[in-house]
Parts: sequence; structure tokens; C-alpha cells
Amino acid sequence: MGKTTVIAIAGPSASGKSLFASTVYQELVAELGGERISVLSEDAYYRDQSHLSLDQRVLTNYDHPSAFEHELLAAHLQSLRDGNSVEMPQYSYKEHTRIKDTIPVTPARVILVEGILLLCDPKLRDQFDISVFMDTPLDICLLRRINRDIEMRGRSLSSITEQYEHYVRPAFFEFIAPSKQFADLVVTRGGQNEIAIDIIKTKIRQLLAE
Ligand code: UZR
Ligand code: MG
Repeated sequence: MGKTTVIAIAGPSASGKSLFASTVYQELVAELGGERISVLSEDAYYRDQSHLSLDQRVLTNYDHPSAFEHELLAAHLQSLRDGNSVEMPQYSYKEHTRIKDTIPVTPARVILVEGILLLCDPKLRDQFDISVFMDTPLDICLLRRINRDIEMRGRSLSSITEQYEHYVRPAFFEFIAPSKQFADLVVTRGGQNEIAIDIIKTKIRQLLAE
């Protein structure tokens, strides 16, 4: 296998990062097979909080860099570059902690990694060959987040608005928006921007053909 290329997809919560990454991945797997591309999620690297009670876990600021085990994510990316498989943790948004199961990730020529604070950490940035920032307007992100968190993450509207005001919105201005400067490519309109999806797919096809 040739050199590994890591592509980071960052941007605000509910901006379409996961959708963008999974669309690129699934369309390329349908075309080329799955062995040469892997996907990692920064959310999977939220710190384990199983030593805390559920009431204590709810108090964590999940939009702050300290909520993530970025050192483990950086170490996993390095292992994959070195040709070794890793066990990606799995996180439960309902329990606010890791679950016991892990997902094996095999080394691949191209690794996609998506998450809100990826471009904020210099050590992580060292691991990225290409960085993409999803520049979806915040009001669109909020609407998507309300729908998603109710449907998929078991939240009430009042808990979403509370979190949004206290954590999500401030973190956008403090950490996420300033990290856009580190992106190579800025994508408007989120995970449904087909031109941007096509540009990344073309780049990956080119890397896989080398
Ligand atoms: P994405 N998050 C939770 O709501 N609960 C958790 O236990 C862990 C994370 C949220 C987190 C962040 N914030 O905004 C979002 N809050 O998940 C990141 N508050 O995930 O990029 O998929 O939106
Ligand atoms: Mg996501």
C-alpha cells in the first residue's frame, strides 16, 4: 500500500460533516470497493465517562476541546499510517459515554475523518493532508440539529435549546469559526453540495490510481 492520505472534514455541529463523509465513502465504495478507504469520527473519541454518574455526565461541555481524547485519535491516525489496524471507540449520545464495543478500522490508502473540533488542535492538524471546512450557515445547522437530536439522539426541545445557547453557539465563535483558516477547501451548503462531493471524490480516485 502507498502512502496514506488523511482527509479531515470539520465544521459546526449539524453542518453536514457526517453526511458529506458518508456520501463520499459510500459512492466510492460502490465504484471501487471498500478496502482502500476508511472513515473515522471525532465523536467516537469523546472521553470515556463511565466513572461518572449520568447526572454528572450531563454537566460536561461537549463542545470544548477537553471533552475529546484527541491524543488517542492522533495516535490512531498514526497507527493507520504505519499500517496497523485500530479499534475505534463507540460513543452513546444517550448515555454520554463510551459503550464497550469498538469498531475495527483497517489501514487504508485514504482515511476520512470528520468532527467539529478537528482543525482546532495543532497535533491533529499535523495528521491531516487535506482539510475541508463545512461552512453551513448557523441557522441551518440549528434547524438540522433540532430535528436530528430529537429523532436520533433522544433529546427534548428544551434540552437542545439549553445546550445550544450555553455550549454549542459559544463554541462555534470561540473554537470552530477561527479554525476555518486551516482548511484547504471551504464547502457551502453542507452535505448536499454535490460539486464539492465530486471534487473530493475526484481527488480520492486520483490518489487511489497513483
Ligand atoms: P455533531 N453531544 C451531545 O449533545 N452529547 C454528548 O454526550 C456528546 C456530544 C453533542 C455536542 C456537539 N454538544 O455539539 C455535537 N453539545 O454532539 C457534536 N452540547 O456532534 O458534529 O455530529 O453535531
Ligand atoms: Mg455528525
